[in-house]
Amino acid sequence: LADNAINSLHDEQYDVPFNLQNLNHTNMLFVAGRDTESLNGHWNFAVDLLDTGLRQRWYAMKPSAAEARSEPWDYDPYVGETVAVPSCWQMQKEKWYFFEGSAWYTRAWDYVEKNSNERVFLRIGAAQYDCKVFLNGEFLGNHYGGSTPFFVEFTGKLNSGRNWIMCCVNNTRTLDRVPMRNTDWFNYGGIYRDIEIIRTPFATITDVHVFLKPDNNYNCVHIEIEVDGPNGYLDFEIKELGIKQQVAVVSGKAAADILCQPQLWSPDSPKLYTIDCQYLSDSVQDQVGFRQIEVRGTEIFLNGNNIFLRGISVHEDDIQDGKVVTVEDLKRRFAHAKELNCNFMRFAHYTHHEMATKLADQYGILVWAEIPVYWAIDFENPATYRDAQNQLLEMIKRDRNRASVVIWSVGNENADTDARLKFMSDLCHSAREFDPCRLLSAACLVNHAKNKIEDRLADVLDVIGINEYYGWYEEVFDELIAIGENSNPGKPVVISETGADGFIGKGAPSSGFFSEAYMSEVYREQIEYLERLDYIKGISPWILYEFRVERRQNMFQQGWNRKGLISNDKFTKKDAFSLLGDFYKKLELQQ
Ligand code: GCB
Repeated sequence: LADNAINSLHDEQYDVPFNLQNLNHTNMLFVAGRDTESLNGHWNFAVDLLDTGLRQRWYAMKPSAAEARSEPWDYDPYVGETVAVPSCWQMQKEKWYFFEGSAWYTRAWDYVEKNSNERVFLRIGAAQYDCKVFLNGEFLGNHYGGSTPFFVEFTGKLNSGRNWIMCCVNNTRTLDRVPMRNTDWFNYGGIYRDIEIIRTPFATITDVHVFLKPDNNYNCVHIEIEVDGPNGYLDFEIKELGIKQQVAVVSGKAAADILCQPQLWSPDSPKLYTIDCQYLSDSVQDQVGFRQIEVRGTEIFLNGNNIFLRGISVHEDDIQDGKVVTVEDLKRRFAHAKELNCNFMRFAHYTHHEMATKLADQYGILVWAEIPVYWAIDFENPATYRDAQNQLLEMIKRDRNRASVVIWSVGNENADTDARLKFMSDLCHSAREFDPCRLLSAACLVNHAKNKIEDRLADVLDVIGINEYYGWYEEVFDELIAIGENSNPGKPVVISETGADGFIGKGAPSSGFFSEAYMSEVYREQIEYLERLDYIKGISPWILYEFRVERRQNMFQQGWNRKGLISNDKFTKKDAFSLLGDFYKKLELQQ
């Protein structure tokens, strides 16, 4: 009876406030240079479409022998099916391919104290979309947002010896979420990035932000460091620049301007420096490049030099593993971008793996990073804003030491309503407050009635992104010419998408829509025309690789968006690849 009473709880009425969003950007820890203990591996696993686990309180089950159980639970978290972590469950078993709902992950972790002065954190690189974390039966918090890292502090809650960690991950698309319900990429689910334990001393460095002061002098490194600990001093060092400085810590914060002459980071010379920070017994270390990006009129300048962004868009979507990426995957991505003669990549439409921006720093690729404020979002809902803003700030805090990241993008193709304007302007203000040395953009709108780039959000941005599909969704190519001529944006425009589907598999058409030949034709026309518009300062065609998506089901698509310049084997190039590569080579030589 008791069990039935629990089962009958309505919808979200559980006896625990699971909707708590307490795992967010305010409790992030600075991780670079720290030792970590990986919890990757096989976790016990069960899909739970009806959220029975929350109602029956599976998380509170004791790992006792089955015959000693006092209640007939419908799941046993301590035995049974397992799944690899990190992974997307869709890629693990065919029966989970379209599963959308909650899934439970459970594993034991044996804790041995290493230091009486230690704190212990669990870090999850990303779980799609929200993740509730439990330790030994206790609910510790909930994280919203499917692609940014979050932390749960275990200090003071651990048993010496065996502990049980449980995560309930839910990938349901809901109306209050970012993204909302309709997207053009696959709705993967699971803990799909690394999960690890981090130990720190009690007094802990929680954030380090190091950047070249954006004042056109190129001779001042500014540092802002946050700690959770007493007032005092910390030591900041960049050995290679001869910098070693004590900085006062007051009320958890330390800041300083340090005069020096760093060699500037750029795609041609992606120079990185090792920075060290020591606070009491805690220390962290990162690799940081120094550069300045700015906009003047319709131009973009990197370190004072005029630059054109020769880009390509990319999703995080692997044929084998979905959103799980490996260093080899990422290196292949960068190798293909370099082969295209790119100096720029758009990481669409959500925050990509942190290794991707680290590699971009090393490879000298400029990055547009974004959050999934995509198509229709409930711009009026404060919960939606909270989710979007938190994803933005988690992304910024994770990656603001990456010189490669030059643009934060706050949205993609959203209708120009008052609510959207307020929502996205507020996001821009937050981003600027957290990071003074990057440009803000979004994929904005064209007014089709006037055939003109016109979007009220443009006033708030530094760079106007435009997705245009003339030759594909908009069949009349000449309209692009009209738009080009009618527009006078007064700011740099980046064509953040353009392209066409080209299917090259069995049964591929030889001409017309979905043929490789037609795709090439679209690229030829786009290249020829866009080059003439002097306010266009970058292009990132859609897209490097074909990617999986539920909504594309015609005979050529079969569950894939076919606009990739390379097919979904990540290897076979379509003809448009070399067209774009040749165009970029020409631009590179002109620059
Ligand atoms: C767009 C979207 C992108 C889609 C693309 C397409 O405008 O921003 O997410 O995948 O078009 O292929 O239709």
